[in-house]
Amino acid sequence: MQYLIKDLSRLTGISGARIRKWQERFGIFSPQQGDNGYWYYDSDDYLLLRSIGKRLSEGEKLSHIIQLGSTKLLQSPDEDKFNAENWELIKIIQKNSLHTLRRTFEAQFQNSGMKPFLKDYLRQKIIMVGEAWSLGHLSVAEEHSFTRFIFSFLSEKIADLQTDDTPRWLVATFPDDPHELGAFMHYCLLLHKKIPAKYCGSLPEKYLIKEIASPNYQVVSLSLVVPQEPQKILELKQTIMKHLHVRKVIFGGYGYTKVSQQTDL
Ligand code: B12
Repeated sequence: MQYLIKDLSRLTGISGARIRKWQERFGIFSPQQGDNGYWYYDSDDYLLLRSIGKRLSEGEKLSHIIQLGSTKLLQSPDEDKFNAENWELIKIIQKNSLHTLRRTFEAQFQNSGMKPFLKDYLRQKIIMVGEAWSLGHLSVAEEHSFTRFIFSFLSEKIADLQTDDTPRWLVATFPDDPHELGAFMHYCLLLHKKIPAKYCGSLPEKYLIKEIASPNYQVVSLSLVVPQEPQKILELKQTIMKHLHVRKVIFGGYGYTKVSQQTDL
């Protein structure tokens, strides 16, 4: 994964000027210059910057943080971050023991039913697994395998809820946001409520708008996990509403909650 300085700034809330200054003074990041002259940062640079930002917000001094060095800054800060149940789940994922994972999730699903399973149980587990990845307990491959597992587990759960009715409701992520799980969980809930919907995941804006041009859709749900500029959200809404058959555009997801807490969207 490659990031421009503006991406790092958007993702961490630390200004580009500050990142540049830290790089000039301490040389802690390892950007590579592309053929186009731009400097590209990698996932470690992102995690490093995030760790620095977190420590600064907790009151640590910058000079002390820098002295720790990148290896230490990228290490897990605390082992007691996860409770026993979550450690168990992390170990299951590390071992790629998908049948055990399936049994665990199946028991939860049977106990709670679709809505609480998605909103309370699964959402927490997804976030926990993301945290375990960012602390170095899970590899990118293990996190991806977990994501694929969830898609297949949920697809099986909704198989009997799908009908041949024309879908009036389209569910997608905000264009180019790769976080498709939240949107898919929202889609599962709609089917559970017997609403004929279609899920198209993450698409570039051009293809999303092309799909919405179909006169079938009356409602469009867009899921943001990575927060976006409010202006960008409003512009997309206006573009979609130009299709007069669309009566409602709904935004939701972790990123949208974050943006709407900070603005009056
Ligand atoms: C899983 C995950 C990933 C997976 C995504 C897998 C997938 N296919 O979906 C992968 C590994 C691909 C990934 C990649 C990245 N991720 Co990521 N990821 C996460 C994680 C752990 C969970 C996000 C998630 O799936 N949430 C979805 C569900 C579980 O929650 P939800 O959005 O609230 O959705 C619920 C409801 O709100 C509702 N809902 C959802 N949508 C909608 C829509 C409507 C209309 C309605 C009504 C309701 C609704 O339904 C859901 C169920 O109840 C978060 C951590 C976190 N704290 O959230 C980071 C996180 C979102 N990622 C982050 C980042 C930065 C990235 C990357 C950019 C960088 C990276 N870490 O390498 C890359 C993206 C690469 C790119 N091309 O841009 C950051 C975002 C930073 C920020 N600015 O806030 C987070 C917060 C992690 C962090 N703390 O740094 N990520």
